[in-house]
Amino acid sequence: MDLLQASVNDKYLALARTVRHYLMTRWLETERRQTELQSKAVAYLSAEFLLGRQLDNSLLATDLEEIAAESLQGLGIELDELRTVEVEPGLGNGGLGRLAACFIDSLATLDVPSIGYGIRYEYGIFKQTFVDGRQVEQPDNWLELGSPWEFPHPEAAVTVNFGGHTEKTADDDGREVSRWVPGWSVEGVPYNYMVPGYQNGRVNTLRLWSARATKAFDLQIFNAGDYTEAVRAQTFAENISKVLYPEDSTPQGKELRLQQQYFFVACSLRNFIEDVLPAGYDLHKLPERITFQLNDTHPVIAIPELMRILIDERGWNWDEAWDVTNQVFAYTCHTLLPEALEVWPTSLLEKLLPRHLEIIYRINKDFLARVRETYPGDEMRARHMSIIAESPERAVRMAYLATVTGSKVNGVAALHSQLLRDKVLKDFSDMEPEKFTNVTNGVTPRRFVRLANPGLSGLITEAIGDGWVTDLDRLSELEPLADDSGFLSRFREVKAANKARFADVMEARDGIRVDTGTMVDAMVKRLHEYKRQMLKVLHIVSLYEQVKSGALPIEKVTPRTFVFGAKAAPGYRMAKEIIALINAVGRTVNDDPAMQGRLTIVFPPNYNVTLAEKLIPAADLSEQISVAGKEASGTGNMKFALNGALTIGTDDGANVEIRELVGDENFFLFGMSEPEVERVVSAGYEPASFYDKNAALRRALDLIASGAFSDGRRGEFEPIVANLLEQDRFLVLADFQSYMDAQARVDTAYADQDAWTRSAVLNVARTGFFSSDRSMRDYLDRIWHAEPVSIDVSSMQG
Ligand code: 26W
Repeated sequence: MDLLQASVNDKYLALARTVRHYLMTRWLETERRQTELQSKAVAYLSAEFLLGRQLDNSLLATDLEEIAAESLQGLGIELDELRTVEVEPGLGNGGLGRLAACFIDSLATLDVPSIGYGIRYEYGIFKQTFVDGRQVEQPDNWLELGSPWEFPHPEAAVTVNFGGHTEKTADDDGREVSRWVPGWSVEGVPYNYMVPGYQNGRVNTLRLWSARATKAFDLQIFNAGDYTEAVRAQTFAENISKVLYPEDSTPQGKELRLQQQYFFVACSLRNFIEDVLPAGYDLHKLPERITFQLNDTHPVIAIPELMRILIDERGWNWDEAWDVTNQVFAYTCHTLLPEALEVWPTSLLEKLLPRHLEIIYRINKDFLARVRETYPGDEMRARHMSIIAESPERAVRMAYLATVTGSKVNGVAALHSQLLRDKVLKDFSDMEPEKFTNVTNGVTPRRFVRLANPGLSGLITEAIGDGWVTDLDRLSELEPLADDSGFLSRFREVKAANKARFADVMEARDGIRVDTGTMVDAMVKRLHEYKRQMLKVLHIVSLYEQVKSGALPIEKVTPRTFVFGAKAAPGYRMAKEIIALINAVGRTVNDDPAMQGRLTIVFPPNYNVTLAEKLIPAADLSEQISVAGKEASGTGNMKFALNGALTIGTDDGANVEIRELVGDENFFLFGMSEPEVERVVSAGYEPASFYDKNAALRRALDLIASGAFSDGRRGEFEPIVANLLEQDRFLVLADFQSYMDAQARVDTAYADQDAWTRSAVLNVARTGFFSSDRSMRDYLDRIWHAEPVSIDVSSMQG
């Protein structure tokens, strides 16, 4: 095809293939070296990898950006035009999925032998559109035009069994053994993705599994004329990796979800044991060779799967198998919401994975024996700690199975890990305290600073060199420049340019006009009541109400653009109501001439990684306002601070560590601490009392209930207001005044741009700790005990 006929996507594919070709030799060399050395590695098992676009990251990792731009220029092609056609693989919901993507980037950059294992969903996270301000989900057919970054390996397909029953037989030395007689099976086809380290020649692998029928097509049935029946097996099998479950907190307990979890776990263990390890490898040495990191409870079925392989297939006895299984798994918990901890009914496991259920029962029996030994006579404790919950229905508590079996259990921020020890998993921590540790989350500086914010990157590199890209603690060398007025004004120019770029994107993407002369106040994360988007709405509505009632002269209002980005799980009704309210308030406030454009609400649909990369560098204020004790960590908070936004937040998750590092004077803290929340809740929380005693709050809630944002239709948002007045499970009303006071402090601070910018520079200088490279080093020291292995690129051409 000659260039003239080529579409932009053709040109993009050509460039992508050129870059991947360059990486191919490094990929093969990494593989060769790993096979040669057989050194300890890390396998990251995750049901989600929110990768984002790949082209720019690959150009950065190979340092080919400039050459590519020039050679394309020579052909009259703009690199920028090509990068915009890339479809981002949305194979994740939010924090957990994006963290996995940051982690594998850091593992490659730190030269750690590692492999990511997950699912190649044909449809990723849904595309969000707004119809009359309400969320409407569209399927995410991201593979429509194919993906140049994936390499299918049907020759390495794995058969995965399901269903059937188990039968007791005797093995040749007469010992009673259980044998699984599966009912049906599918095939898992691996698709490999390159995970390039930053300019170090290493290219690790992300292996995502896609399901297909063992027998794609039944010709006899077809010839008998029953065409649908002939392909039924195929469609049935493909369903397993068809679509990502869009829930990010409340499991729906769907059978297909468990099928997905077992499917990718069984493929991954089989692949590692039979294809990655050398033939005849003695699995008793597995702990020296690998740690399987379990990214939340979603891959925990891997535990009975490994036991099954070692006992049923390798003929080991229980203790042999348990000894190895105990050492090779480690579990990371990412939540504090009790409802987010997955439990699988034993009835479903009996049907789908009967042999695994037997093994889980045995693990639990041995564990409860240890509990009774340690706490003789304390049956209540044994019942509490049992992996098997008896009510409301008999079910397996996956978090307990992971905690009992894993060598290590970690939370994702200091406060979160402490709450796991003190509350969520207290009994287990009391019994095995040495098993519990913390690794505070991090984000990759390559994507979220170097690529997303070239202006700031240039400024930093000019000041301290470019070592910070792989050693983010070096940002601390910027500290003295916080008092350098020249640097401050350059810093402000960069922020202003990022705002202009964001405004252009908003115009082009959604036809939304952003006034770059305003403070950009951003709240972007999944829509969930514990994250308290409603607190942000009450701030805006209260300001609006005060202006409309004349209590607040419009000229006293700091011009702000409130940027929201948030998807709601399709089944989460209250979350969808809140999205509708935000858009309704936006429509009313934005079009109200009385506001003279001083307050604007911008809510671009379909918030994703690509939009985050454009918004975060443009933000002045980062909203991290969850109720203390509910946000495990947060990672958006880190990205905003590293890009020079100031944080208004509660002492929750990693906000605590951000505030400790940047200093109280560079952080707008508000609200109750976790112990205070605990006290208020246990004392019996009366949300309506705050409505009664706080006039501004009452007027804001009344305005919402009045229909002012719904063309006078009173009932429109009644459910939201009623829920806040009656339950308010996440204490929005209780923290309202403290939040309003903090926002007033923000207005005052923003009026002094020099002081604000100084504070912003200090935020950048003091948050190098939040690099996912540092997180990986912590995992290596505390959990994985694997060593980096460098790839010598000198021998490689090009
Ligand atoms: C089964 C439904 C489901 C799906 C996903 C339940 C829970 C999840 C995830 C654990 C939710 C999640 O993304 N948690 C977020 O993980 C981030 C990375 O550690 C943290 O920074 C966030 O605080 C946490 O909410």
